[in-house]
Amino acid sequence: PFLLTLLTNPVFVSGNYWTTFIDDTPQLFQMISSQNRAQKLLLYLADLAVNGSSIKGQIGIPKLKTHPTIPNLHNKNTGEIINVFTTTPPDGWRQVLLNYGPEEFAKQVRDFNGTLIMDTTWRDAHQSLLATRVRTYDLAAIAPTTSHALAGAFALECWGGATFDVAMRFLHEDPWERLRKLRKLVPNIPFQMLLRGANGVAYSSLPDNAIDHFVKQAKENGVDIFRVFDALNDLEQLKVGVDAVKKANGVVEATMCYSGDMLQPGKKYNLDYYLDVAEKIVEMGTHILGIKDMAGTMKPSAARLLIGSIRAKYPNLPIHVHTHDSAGTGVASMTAAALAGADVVDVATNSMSGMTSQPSMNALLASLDGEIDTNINIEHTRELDAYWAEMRLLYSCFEADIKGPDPEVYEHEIPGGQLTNLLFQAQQLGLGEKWAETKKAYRDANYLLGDLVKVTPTSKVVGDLAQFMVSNKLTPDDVRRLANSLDLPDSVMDFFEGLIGQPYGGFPEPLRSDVLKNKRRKLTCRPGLELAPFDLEKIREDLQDRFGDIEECDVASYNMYPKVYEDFQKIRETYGDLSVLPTKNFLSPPQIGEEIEVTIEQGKTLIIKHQAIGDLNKETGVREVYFELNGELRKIPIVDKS
Ligand code: 3PY
Ligand code: ZN
Repeated sequence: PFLLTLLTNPVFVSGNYWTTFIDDTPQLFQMISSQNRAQKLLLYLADLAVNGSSIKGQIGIPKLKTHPTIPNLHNKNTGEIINVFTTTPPDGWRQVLLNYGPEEFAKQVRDFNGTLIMDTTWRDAHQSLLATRVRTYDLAAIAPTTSHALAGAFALECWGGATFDVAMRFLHEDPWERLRKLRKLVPNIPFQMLLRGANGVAYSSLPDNAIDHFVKQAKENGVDIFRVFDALNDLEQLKVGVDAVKKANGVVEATMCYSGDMLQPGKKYNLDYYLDVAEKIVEMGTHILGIKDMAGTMKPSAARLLIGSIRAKYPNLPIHVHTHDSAGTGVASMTAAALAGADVVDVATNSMSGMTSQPSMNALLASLDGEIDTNINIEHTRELDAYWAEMRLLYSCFEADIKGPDPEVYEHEIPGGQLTNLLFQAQQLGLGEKWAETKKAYRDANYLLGDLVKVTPTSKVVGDLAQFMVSNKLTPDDVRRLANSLDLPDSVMDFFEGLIGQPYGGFPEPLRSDVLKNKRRKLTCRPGLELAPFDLEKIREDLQDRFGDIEECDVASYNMYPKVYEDFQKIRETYGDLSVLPTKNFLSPPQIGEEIEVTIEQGKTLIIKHQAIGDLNKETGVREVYFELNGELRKIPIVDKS
């Protein structure tokens, strides 16, 4: 009946409706738009019902059969439940930042008598354990509780790294909307993001103006603190990101990447190396020094030595340490770092911690108990964790089957997130028994490439070469001997060309020359210097023409990942905004009789009931899927792909 009303409306029929009709009949257009949105969501659910989930990397359906429960926080003194939805959260470090600016914020962090924590649950923890698949829906649901429970934390790491492209690519949601939504819900705890220096959140360099533009949007939409790193600790590359954050008036956390166990004799990356990098970073100018141990190879004694030495040299410099618990020593290392003078250390909520993720929050708090103040309400963190225990079940279909710590990480040095990925791939290919071989090949590949600092994107170079060696049964000597005749992975060629930056100690020779001969040039400057600036105005206009309703954030997304952004827009066009679906319904086919409640905007809720799936039409390959939408029957034809 509604469509009939519209189609017989004389203004609409006249064709000359566009401006006056919208102005004169706004209710009708709101109705069209929500009917439209409902129809698109039904299309997604119907396809899920017939063909199952198409989310990449998903195996099976969530183990959590109910919708997650939001746990209660209790007032420590009175025992009463705190209503986190109606009570303003206590002021936190964000108020210090907003009131006094980055310099004073950094100073007060340094002056704090104890060690603060950053919770990585919203970014690195799920990037490392659950293939970065945690959705905005579930982050937003727990955000008010988090703003109370972790009010004393230094920051929540919630954005950047792989979350940016995975959000668009696999979750079909807009990372900027995530940021804005969370920001509104958490006014008191600073937000931190991970920025890959001159690569932004991509895998290779962009023109400098694109990095400036991206960082400006990130700051304006809610990021406070920017952890900036370069995968080769190439300081020229790092500086591009650092300068962009300075221009945007964000908090700069220029970071050095810690690779390998510096205590092993003869290591290329030793104490002198790190002290030298720290000195250059201080010269560059940073509010905070980040130390990023992405593989978790910083043993407690190394943490004591490294952080102790930097602390002694720079008494006023705030130091923030990041690790992964791959070897099982994360709590011990972060305890050592705190005792040696670190101002902030990274942890994740217990149910999302350990192994390739960050060390457990409450284990660290227990380890520091009685010695170092952390500004954290321990009971609240335990209460908060109940939610994440359920999340772990909700996202179980993205878990790699890791059974315990892997102290062999001191040898293979695979970063946390990549370790999970490579194991997952090996398990999926049924090559579980090849796992030991892959780890050994990774180690060999690393040394072939000259012993690199390994983190995105250099970790991908090493991983790609390792897999190439395993599948082609090549030894390091074979690679050296056959260098020019091998069809090496693109990432490896890019590295040798110099597109990822200049490694410390130079490229391995004669391997580099052999590989590149007659194929690629040798770049000696930083790659961004060769790239023409993006014409941001033109990009904006083009996107506007193609997709309508474009914001600066869309321009930034497109600049980072043009193809991923285009695909994301296409999916949006087909299914609408999928971020409104509860995760269980996003990932698992609706059951007959199941009722799904979807709030498409505040005050507008759809009740969708799955009724039936029709027989297969053998001629067209189509099935009709029946739903009741707010009481009205809907029939959606879907091609059965089975
Ligand atoms: C990323 O770049 O995504 C990382 O997490 C590096 O550790
Ligand atoms: Zn990490």
